[in-house]
Amino acid sequence: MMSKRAVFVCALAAIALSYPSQAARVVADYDVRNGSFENPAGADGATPANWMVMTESRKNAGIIAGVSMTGDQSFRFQAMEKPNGYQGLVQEVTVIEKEKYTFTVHAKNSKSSPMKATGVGQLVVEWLDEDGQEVGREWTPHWTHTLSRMRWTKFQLKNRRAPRGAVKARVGVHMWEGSRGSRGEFYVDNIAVEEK
Ligand SMILES: [Ca+2]
Repeated sequence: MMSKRAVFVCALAAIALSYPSQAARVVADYDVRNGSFENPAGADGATPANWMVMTESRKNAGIIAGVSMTGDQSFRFQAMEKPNGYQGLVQEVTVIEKEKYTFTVHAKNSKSSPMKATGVGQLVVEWLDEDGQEVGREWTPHWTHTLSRMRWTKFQLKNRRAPRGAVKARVGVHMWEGSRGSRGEFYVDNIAVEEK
C-alpha cells in the first residue's frame, strides 16, 4: 500500500509530465521556431537555433547583433563575391494538405555595405510529402540592390494551399549571387508561418 507521501509525489510527477504535452499543443507546429533570430542571444555570427544554414563560407551567413526589426538580432547574408554563389537559411514546419498558409519574411538592405551587382534574395517554400519528395513550390519576387536600407520590407506568400500529399513545408530564404557574383549584404528578421 502506498504512503500518502508517495501518492503525492506520483501526483506531482503526473502534473509535471502533463505540462510539456499541453505546451506543445499550444505552440502551433506549422509556425517556424526562432523566427526573430534571438536564440542564441549575444551570438554575433552564430548559426541560429532551429535553423539550418547552407553556405560555402561560414563567416558570410549567421546571426548579426545590433541589427533587428524586433529584439536585438537578425540574420545576415553577406555576399561571398563568387559567381553563381548560393547561401540558404532553411527550416521545415509541419503542414496539413489542402489547408492554407501565409509565409512572411522581412528583409532590409545594409546601410554600410549594401547589395551590389547581380545578387538577389528570395523567400522560397517547398512542399514535401512524407517521403521528403517535393510536391510543389512557391516563391516571392526577388529583392535586389534596390531593397530599402532604411526600413524593413515585407515579402509574403499569402494563403497558399498545401498541395495533396504535403506534410511539411521547407521554409527557406535564399541568396543567389548571379552570374557576376555579388557584393554587400542584407538582413532578414521576423519570419513567420500562419494558418488561415
Ligand atoms: Ca530579431
